[in-house]
Amino acid sequence: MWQLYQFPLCPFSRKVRLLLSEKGIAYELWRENPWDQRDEFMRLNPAGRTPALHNTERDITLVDSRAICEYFEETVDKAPMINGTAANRAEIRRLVALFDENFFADVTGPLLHEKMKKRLFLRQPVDSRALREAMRMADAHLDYIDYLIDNRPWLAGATMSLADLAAAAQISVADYLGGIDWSDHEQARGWYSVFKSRPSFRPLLSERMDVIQPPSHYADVNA
Ligand SMILES: N[C@@H](CCC(=O)N[C@@H](CS)C(=O)NCC(=O)O)C(=O)O
Repeated sequence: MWQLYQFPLCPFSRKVRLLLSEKGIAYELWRENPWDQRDEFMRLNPAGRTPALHNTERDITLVDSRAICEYFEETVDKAPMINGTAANRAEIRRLVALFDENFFADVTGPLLHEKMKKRLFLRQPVDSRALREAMRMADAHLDYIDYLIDNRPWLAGATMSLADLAAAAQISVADYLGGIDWSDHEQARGWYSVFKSRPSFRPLLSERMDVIQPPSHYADVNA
């Protein structure tokens, strides 16, 4: 059995959970707070980051969400998430990088720093200017999703792909932290609400981080 070391608001762990669930791969959740730098976890992943995935029986450890997703894409045929022509696959990877890197740097990372890390670990006051800037950037990213969904049914093309999982994972964490204003983003909201009702997404939406509660619309599939 695979053991996924993660915490509920880690967007990279969420992407891996969505992929494992879509592909029908069983796993156990192991709660890991990477900032604690626990010895046992550091031995498993010297980079000290979540997600890390470990299979005791097979003695395999996988780290880094993209490496993990590619591993299962290469080894499990069900629900292909990086498929189509070489150009289609390049487009999927471009968008995965956009959400993993840019969306995280612009939106999810700053929100996690201000609203989770400062509150739970650093005990520092929130910087409201940084929060406003993260929300402004979220708006710009949602504009781009609106544009993509105006032109294609899913973010990277005709079928659901890893690009959709990467985007939905980041957006769900930003939404939990109150960083998303859905008004004026009908296309993005429609695309995201389809995700919210998928069986792979429901367990993520029902989890809560101690102390930090999401806004009321967060788990509402009709919102
Ligand atoms: N590129 C990595 C990023 C992983 C990452 O940044 N994880 C965060 C939590 S969401 C973390 O462990 N941060 C702790 C640290 O960087 O010390 C991936 O895709 O897995």
